[in-house]
Amino acid sequence: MKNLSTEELIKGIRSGDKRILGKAITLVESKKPEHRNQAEELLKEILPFTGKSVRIGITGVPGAGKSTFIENFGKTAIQKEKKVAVLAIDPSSSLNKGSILGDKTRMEDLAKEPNAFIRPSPSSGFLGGVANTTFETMLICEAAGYDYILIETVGVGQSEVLVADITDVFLFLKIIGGGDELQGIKRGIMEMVDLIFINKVEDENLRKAKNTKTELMRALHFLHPKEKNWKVPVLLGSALQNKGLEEVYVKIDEFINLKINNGSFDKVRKNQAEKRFDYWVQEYILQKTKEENSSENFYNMHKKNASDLKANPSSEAKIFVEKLLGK
Ligand SMILES: Nc1nc2c(ncn2[C@@H]2O[C@H](COP(=O)(O)OP(=O)(O)OP(=O)(O)O)[C@@H](O)[C@H]2O)c(=O)[nH]1
Ligand SMILES: [Mg+2]
Repeated sequence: MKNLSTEELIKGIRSGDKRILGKAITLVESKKPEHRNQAEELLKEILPFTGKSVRIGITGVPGAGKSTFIENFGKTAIQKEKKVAVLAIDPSSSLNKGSILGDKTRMEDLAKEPNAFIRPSPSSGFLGGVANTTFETMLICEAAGYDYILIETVGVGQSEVLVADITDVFLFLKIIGGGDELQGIKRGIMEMVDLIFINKVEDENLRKAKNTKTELMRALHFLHPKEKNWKVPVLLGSALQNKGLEEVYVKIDEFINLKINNGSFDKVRKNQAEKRFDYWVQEYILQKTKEENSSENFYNMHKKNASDLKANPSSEAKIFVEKLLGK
């Protein structure tokens, strides 16, 4: 397919053409200098149509049921006449090679819904699976009118931090048993979550689930609250049997309203935008310096000093940036 003009891309995005939406996302994911100009032009043009969705991050150990949850939660939202975009990490390319359970969950049911859009993010080895352009992808989806953006993380390494940095609600899917280390309940993650859903709670393990809930509530009690006046809810349910998802929907709504009313919604989004700015400053500085092919390419020179192990990478980077900025 030929390359589309920015105008054609915008028209397609706004009119709900999923094929063009996909093309626009591929464009903003590209790091090629020749694509960046058009990507920035596109992002600029769609800005007025962005920012209106509820951005939800979902984490949990491999196999916790994140994809199953997203599929049924997505359907719940669609029943309420909402449009849902899912930015899922492609299991085949993620660090942990999908999960111990394989990648059979492709959200096939949700994918059939006209009001759903599913996009596997290329992990490209970046921090355990989350593409670093997920934020920009989200903006494009917002311009296409999606009300809920659901982002699944692989639940390893730094990917949670990354997703928490671009979302309004951070949801933790937990399963009963398995021990806390296995569950990834590190202090860091617990401090990031806004809502916990204990998944795979079916009749036979209800009692156990309630114990897990008590333990979690106790752990949460000792943490500094992330959001004033918000006690992190611990909900029980079964993503597979579509139980408890309505409650999650209601809680998310409640949480967003609380944040809007106390001003933290805007404040957090502004902080997130600042972080994105810093990210892109680094990205563009690197890109520009790599493009420059003069024999006096200080970037290559200092990088080589570091790779030759003749100097500290940090020192070389500092000298390079000082030269670059002329000070
Ligand atoms: N019994 C039961 N099984 C579930 C439930 N939710 C998910 N599963 C099953 O658990 C397995 C893993 O589900 P996924 O949704 O793929 O889990 P995931 O967290 O997305 O896994 P990764 O993306 O690989 O990390 C699948 O076989 C699901 O059918 C549930 O509520 N109850
Ligand atoms: Mg999954």
